[in-house]
Amino acid sequence: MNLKRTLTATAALAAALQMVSAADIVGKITLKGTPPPEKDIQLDANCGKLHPDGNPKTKFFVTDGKGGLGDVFVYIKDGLTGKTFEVPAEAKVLDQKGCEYSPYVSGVQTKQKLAVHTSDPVLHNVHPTPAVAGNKESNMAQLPKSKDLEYSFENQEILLRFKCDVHPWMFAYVGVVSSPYYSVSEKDGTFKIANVPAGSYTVEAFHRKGGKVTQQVKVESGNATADFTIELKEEAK
Ligand SMILES: [Cu+2]
Repeated sequence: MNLKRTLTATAALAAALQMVSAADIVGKITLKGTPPPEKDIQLDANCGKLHPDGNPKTKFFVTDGKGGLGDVFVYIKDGLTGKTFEVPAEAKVLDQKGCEYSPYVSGVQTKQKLAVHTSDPVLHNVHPTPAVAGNKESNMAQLPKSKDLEYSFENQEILLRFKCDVHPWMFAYVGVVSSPYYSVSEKDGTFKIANVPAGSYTVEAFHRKGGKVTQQVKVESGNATADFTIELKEEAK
């Protein structure tokens, strides 16, 4: 028997079995309504030097101009009770570049390492400001070229804010989730929560300014689709 062919067949079978027991939840977030114009960020002199082409703008509504809404945190909110998940060994990275946090919205699993890096030639002061009990607030200066500051959070928190005490415009929002089943939408609104086991779930799409929407999603074999619409309310404008 041809060994290579046997291995290929085995791999295909394994992939097929995987398909039956887990699938992706894919979808698109649509923004209904016109978001307010973004504002110019007023940088200080040192940070201004890092933006020779002009000051960056706020990123309250990241859109593709065709209805797609980015930076929406999407995660399985209910349906995983009683399950525990291995904590990924690799750290998620939050960078400080041009006196902005990057990414602006991201996710990490509870107890997983979050490494805050600096790419900047200026001093930052990293200050997570959790609102959920058990998640630790701290406040650490970070000099240029110094090593990453490492964080981990015990409890789920949507979304946990990081700020910089030197630069009052610097914020990042991190979704801390007790499972690996989360995603952040791209600029065109699309997202994918990968490899979700079969089951019935409540999936929530959370946008910091636009609010949250939930829906029931059933995952069987093949991908499940979950599209969301976030409607702008007056107070968001
Ligand atoms: Cu800073």
